[in-house]
Amino acid sequence: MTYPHPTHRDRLLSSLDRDGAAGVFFSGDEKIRNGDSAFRFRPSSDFYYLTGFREPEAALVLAPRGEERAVLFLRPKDREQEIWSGKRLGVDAAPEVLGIDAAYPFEELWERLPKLLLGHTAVVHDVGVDEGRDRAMNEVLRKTALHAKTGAVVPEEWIQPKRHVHELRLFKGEAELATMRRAAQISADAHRAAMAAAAPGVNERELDALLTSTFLRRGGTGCAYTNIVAGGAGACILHYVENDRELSAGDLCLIDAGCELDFYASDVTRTFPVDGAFREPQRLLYEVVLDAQVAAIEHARPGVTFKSVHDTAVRRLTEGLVEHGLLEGPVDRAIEEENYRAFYMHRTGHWLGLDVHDCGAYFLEGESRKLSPGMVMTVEPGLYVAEDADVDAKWRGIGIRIEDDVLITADGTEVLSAGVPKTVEEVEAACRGAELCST
Ligand SMILES: [Mn+2]
Repeated sequence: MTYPHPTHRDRLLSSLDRDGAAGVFFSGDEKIRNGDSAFRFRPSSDFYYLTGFREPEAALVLAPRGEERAVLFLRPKDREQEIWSGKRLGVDAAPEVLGIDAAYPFEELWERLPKLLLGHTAVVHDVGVDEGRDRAMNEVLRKTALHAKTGAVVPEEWIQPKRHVHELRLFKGEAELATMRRAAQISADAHRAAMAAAAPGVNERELDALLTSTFLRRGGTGCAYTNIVAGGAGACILHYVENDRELSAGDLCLIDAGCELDFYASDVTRTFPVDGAFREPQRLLYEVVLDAQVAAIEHARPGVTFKSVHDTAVRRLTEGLVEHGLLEGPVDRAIEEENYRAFYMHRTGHWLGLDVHDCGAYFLEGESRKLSPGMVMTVEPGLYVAEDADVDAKWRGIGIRIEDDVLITADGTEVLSAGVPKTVEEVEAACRGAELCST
């Protein structure tokens, strides 16, 4: 898959140029897990979005008013190092392979940066990610300030990446959407496989392993976030990741797991009966969450606000809670007083892209942002009845969430994760293994 990283870069250069700003974007460093073993490296999302380059210890400098507008600093070729830790692209090959104007060894970054930034009034830099880097960047500003005496235009402030690159990332292009569709399809297959494999006595970690292996075997690059496999009341812990208990007959199992493909995320949650058949109270609450989720997706379209998708889900959930006697009515008061928050304490969705909780403003000038074509968001209402909740005992310990990945199109939505069983009938059939992988 070839990505239009040069297009991303050109669009950002134009946007920076309008503000007279330059930008510096770091790939990131390898992080030690313990001893001398490192976590698997993943480039920072902004950096990858602009370069398509996957190596650590690299930085992209965008200088729209400079002679070299796109400059990459990266690790030089090193025969000894490459034997131990893999091939490097190297300085000589980088300009042609990545379509940039110039490349230099990473160790020359700090020395060359002041000159590259001259002629710009501000620098986009993600302050607060790495203290050492922030100090070095401040030192660069101090050095460039010396040039002001000669009349040169020098940068005087940092700009957070929000306004420029994060606004671009919020709107996905066709190549990005193709990747996200594929990631969601692979997630669908993994969820189906987990539903079919679940049974009383199976340990949560077996399903965890099955999800991850399906992601990788189907061509994904890994998990977009830590898989959540939560049997029974574990589902009421929103970020339960222990995944180490045996599943029990009569319990539900909540799985929140998404495939990452070329660093793009999918984010899918399903809840299903461990032994393949919903019990009556479980089914009733499941239908409430399903109704809220379908209504929220139907509501989503260009022109409606992000918040109104949440409000739609909250109304349906609250109606269900009142109908089944978990909340006192009337519905309007239960919503106004936020009593539903005892059972539904999170938002109904978030932007999705290179980051699972992707970048992009949710509010513009204090108002909830309107949805537009090209945005991708999750829609994920849930209900969580604590084991000590002050409700009829039959509801206690039930946790349900249903989450899909939704692209806003010109006239509505496209559900990227539509291949995952969702209705009661579909889910029970998938638990019986009655449905095979779709692709
Ligand atoms: Mn999510």
